[in-house]
Amino acid sequence: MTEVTAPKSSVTAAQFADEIRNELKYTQGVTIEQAKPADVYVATATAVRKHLMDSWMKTQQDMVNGDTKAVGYLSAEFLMGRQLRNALLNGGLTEQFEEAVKDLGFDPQEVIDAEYEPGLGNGGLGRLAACFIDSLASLGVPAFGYGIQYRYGIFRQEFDEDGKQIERPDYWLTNEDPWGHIDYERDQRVNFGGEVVEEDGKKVWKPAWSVRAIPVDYMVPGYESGRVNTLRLWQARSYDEFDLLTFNKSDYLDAVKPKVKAENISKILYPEDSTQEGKELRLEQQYFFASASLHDAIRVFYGNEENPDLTTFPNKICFQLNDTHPVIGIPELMRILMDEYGYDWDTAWDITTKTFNYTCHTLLPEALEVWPVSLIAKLLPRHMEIINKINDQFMKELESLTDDEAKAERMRIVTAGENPVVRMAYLATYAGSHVNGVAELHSQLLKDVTLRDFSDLYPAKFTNVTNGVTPRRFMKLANPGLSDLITEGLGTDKWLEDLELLKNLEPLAQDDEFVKKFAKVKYDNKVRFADFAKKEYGFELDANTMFDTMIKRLHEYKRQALKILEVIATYADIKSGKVKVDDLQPRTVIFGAKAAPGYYLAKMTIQLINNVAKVINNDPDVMGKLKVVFPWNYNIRVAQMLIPATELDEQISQAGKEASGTSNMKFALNGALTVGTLDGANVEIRNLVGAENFFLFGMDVDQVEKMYADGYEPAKYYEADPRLKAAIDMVAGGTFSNGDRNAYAPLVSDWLTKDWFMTLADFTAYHDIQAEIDTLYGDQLEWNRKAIINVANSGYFSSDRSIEDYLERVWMTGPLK
Ligand code: GPU
Repeated sequence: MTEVTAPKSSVTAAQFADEIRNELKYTQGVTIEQAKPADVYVATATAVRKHLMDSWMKTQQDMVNGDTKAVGYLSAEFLMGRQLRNALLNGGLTEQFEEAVKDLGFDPQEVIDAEYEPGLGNGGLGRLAACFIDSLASLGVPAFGYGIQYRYGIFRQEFDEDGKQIERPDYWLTNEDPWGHIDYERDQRVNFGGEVVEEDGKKVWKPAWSVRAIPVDYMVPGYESGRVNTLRLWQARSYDEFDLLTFNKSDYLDAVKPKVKAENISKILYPEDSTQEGKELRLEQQYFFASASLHDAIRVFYGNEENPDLTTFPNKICFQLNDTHPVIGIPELMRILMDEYGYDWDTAWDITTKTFNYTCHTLLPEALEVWPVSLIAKLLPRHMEIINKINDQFMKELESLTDDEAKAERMRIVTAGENPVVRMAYLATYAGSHVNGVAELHSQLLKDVTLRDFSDLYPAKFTNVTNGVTPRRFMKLANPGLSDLITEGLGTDKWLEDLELLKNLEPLAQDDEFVKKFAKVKYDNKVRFADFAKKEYGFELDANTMFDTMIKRLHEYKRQALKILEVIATYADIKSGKVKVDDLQPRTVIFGAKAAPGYYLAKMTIQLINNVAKVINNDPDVMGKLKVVFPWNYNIRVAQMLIPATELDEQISQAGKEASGTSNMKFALNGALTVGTLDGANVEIRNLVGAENFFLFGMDVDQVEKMYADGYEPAKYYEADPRLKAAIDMVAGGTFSNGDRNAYAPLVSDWLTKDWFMTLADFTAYHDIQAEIDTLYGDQLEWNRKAIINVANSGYFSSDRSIEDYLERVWMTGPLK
């Protein structure tokens, strides 16, 4: 094998300019005079792909010919963000690009901005998948990302004049997608419906309809590794372009129905996050990509061998199930092995259990997917038989493992009774080799609560892998100012591959000169975001105020309500004269959040925040010292601008509800201080950066549990804290709805009578910590010292470290030799 070297490209800017010119002419057919920035973007992307091509092909060859087990990351979501800058960085072409494009007469940023962000994910889970495939490639581990190329990604969010969220379709493929390569020759047939019959004592599935799965391949270049992996996203197409039979019998519209039905499968990303929709189309999507991906992996490793020895399959590749969305892949692999390759049940089971591992991303019971047996039986009759048999085998196994019948009954994969369902998390836990949570606290709670029965009987399956984020995108690309300063401080840029090196920055927190440089970088990032926000949203932001940010999906458990109630209470203090506006540190409170289209209270919270912003921002009594802004359509691009500009990061979920969080890691690495509860990865961040450099408040998991047990009465807290009362009264009294007292009645009533996530109970503690934050912010040198200490101690949160943990604890493999 030849040496694999890092692709620090030796191409010159002039050569790169020629390559771009060539693509413009020979691929796109436009002259340089005719070219628009979008043309140059496509040409550049095409040129970069060619630079990566040799490494891509070699990585695939080494993977197939070598004996290093590969990883298949099965995920319904990959929230990649824009690709060009990342590909340039990893291709070693950034500087050449800047110069070449300028020489061609274009503004590099305009070329970058011509790329439409692919929003093929909802939030943290999808972005984690994107960080993980970046790290896999950067570590040189052979891997595939497998998912769906949705035609419509997460909706584009707008606000109407009442501040309500409007969802618009995200047709991200309106322009050319130069990154995705459609490979018609590597398609797969995916079958649905029909029935199972017995032929010669064998079960034979006679499907009713099928869909053609066509792979669209994206290169995943590693940073400085010389490796390029593949993200393979499936597109659904119809086999019958046009059903002639129907056409002859009836009419034109009916004749295209099968085509429409087939292509619907990859049409749209479900905008649900941490809740499950339970729709038939979603199960179709899940099976569609799981089935196509498993068949694809067999094709990759065994070619078209007539009788491949699939007992070696678990040595070739292991699959990570990113939450329960691909879990239908478990009975599918059983079916493939038995029905397509003739293995007996026990052999198939042995192969299958060695192949799959499962990551759980939630603690919310409503997020644990279940599918009605009736639905699976209709859509995938053979799979339902297999799942039933897995359940029978499991119940037998339990008989020998425990005498506790109630416990065995609780653990059923297929529930008993009238409307039985399949619990996908249980299926994955039983059939997978390993189960992991995504932060230490989360993994502990999985063992103690959510999957307790399973961890009692199968303790060895359970492990933790704390999430991470890629420093390439979220530091180097998002925050070039800080990246340069870190490189200067450390005297090397090796930290981008070994993030624990950041630790060596810690002494510099005591060096006033360095602290001032750090403060300057933060200030410049704030100005950069203010300029962006002015252009993009028309907001006027003052970079001399504290940037206090809360970005994440809008969910009751995440408690955006807590933040906005504290803002309202402060506003009420100012209005009533209890607090002089000059006694507060000036703040800009920034929200970014999408709500699931059907999530009523979440959407109402968005509306409330927008209208609080309208009132406060226009009130002369506040004099711009407290400002609330809500940039709509929060996405990866906005995150990359906003995180480096943020000074205070809000991670204020109810303890025991946020599995991990990943923006918390991005913020700490970019020098924001966190205000947060003891939840998810906050716990680990606080342990690493030190309690004195983290603003902790609120109840912990045990206190929350006790409060549920004792009976929680939110109204008591409303009565007990006059600031809280004033804030809720303002909302109820119509201050933010032009006097309409009904506008937010459902929200107010929920707070006072239910408040499931105990926002009111944590309110006073939240205010107290905000007062401390205000004081510390007055001492800028101290504040920035703490921010630097946060950066220095957050190297653990590189997704490279997460992947190394997976390699060691779950996948038992490593880099290509
Ligand atoms: N998460 Br379940 C999602 O983004 N979507 C989901 O459907 C589910 C979980 C998030 C968790 O809420 C977050 O805490 C975690 O950091 C992230 O997954 C990645 O593990």
